[in-house]
Amino acid sequence: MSRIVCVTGATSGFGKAIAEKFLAEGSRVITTGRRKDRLEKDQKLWEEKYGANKVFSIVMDVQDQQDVEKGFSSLPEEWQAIDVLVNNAGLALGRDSFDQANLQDWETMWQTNVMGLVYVTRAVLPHIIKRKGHIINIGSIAGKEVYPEGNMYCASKHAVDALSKSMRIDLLQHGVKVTAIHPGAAETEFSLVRYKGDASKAAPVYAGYQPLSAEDIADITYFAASLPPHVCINDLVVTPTAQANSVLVHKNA
Ligand code: NDP
Ligand code: 8X3
Repeated sequence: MSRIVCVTGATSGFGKAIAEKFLAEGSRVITTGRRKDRLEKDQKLWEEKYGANKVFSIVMDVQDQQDVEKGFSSLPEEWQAIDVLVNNAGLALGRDSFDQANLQDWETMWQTNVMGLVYVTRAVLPHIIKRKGHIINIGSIAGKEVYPEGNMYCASKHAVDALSKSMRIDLLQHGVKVTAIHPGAAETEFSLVRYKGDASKAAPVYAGYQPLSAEDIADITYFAASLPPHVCINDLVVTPTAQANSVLVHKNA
């Protein structure tokens, strides 16, 4: 299907897999992230694989509203008819008790996961409204159930859940679809980022069971974006089969 799809946080994990899935299915994709080298490398690779002018990449930090506005205002005319926005950029930093967690980490999570999503959505919304398009927010199972030492990450993803419901109500008049996808444990760079590069803490998160992959989330995102115009998946929680909720994972079965 030939559409223009904008994916935030496309330099890694879900975002990268989602961008490639839409490209493979015939879309043109706007990729964003802070790491210019990765955006450029993938753009080159994907244009060789899927054709010239299929990718437009924008380096931006979603925490910075001016950066976001500047990034989207640089879009050439032929890239402005955005049909699908996938708000995926996000992170967890630390896993610490409420009384000990680093406040700077909390500010970064809130500013990225909540305000970043808002800045991007507001910047892209005029295009989405014109197209009667689709906004897909990547939440988390952490936005459905709070877990120990999840504090601000869980709060930020609960906010994504609430904002998704709010967008669905307020954008109803414009015929815009809003879907929230809430994954459980998926093996990406997520835990390496959360534990600040400490692989000895990140690897055990995914040991002893089969976690979700980035490609699983890409397939689900593509499915949600490919239903007939009158059908909208509002809210979708997906976990590995070995995970029952945000605290219970059956390991070494
Ligand atoms: P990754 O760490 O692999 O990817 C995160 C992406 O977000 C990167 O492309 C990164 O790009 C981007 N990003 C982070 N901060 C910023 C920023 N300030 N500005 C712009 N881009 C940013 O993790 P995942 O793919 O796993 O995570 C993607 C989303 O899925 C996140 O919202 C996460 O909370 C959510 N999620 C993850 C789960 C998991 O278990 N993996 C489960 C449930 C939800 P760059 O660093 O280049 O800026
Ligand atoms: C990522 C999944 O369970 O680490 O959102 O919060 S979890």
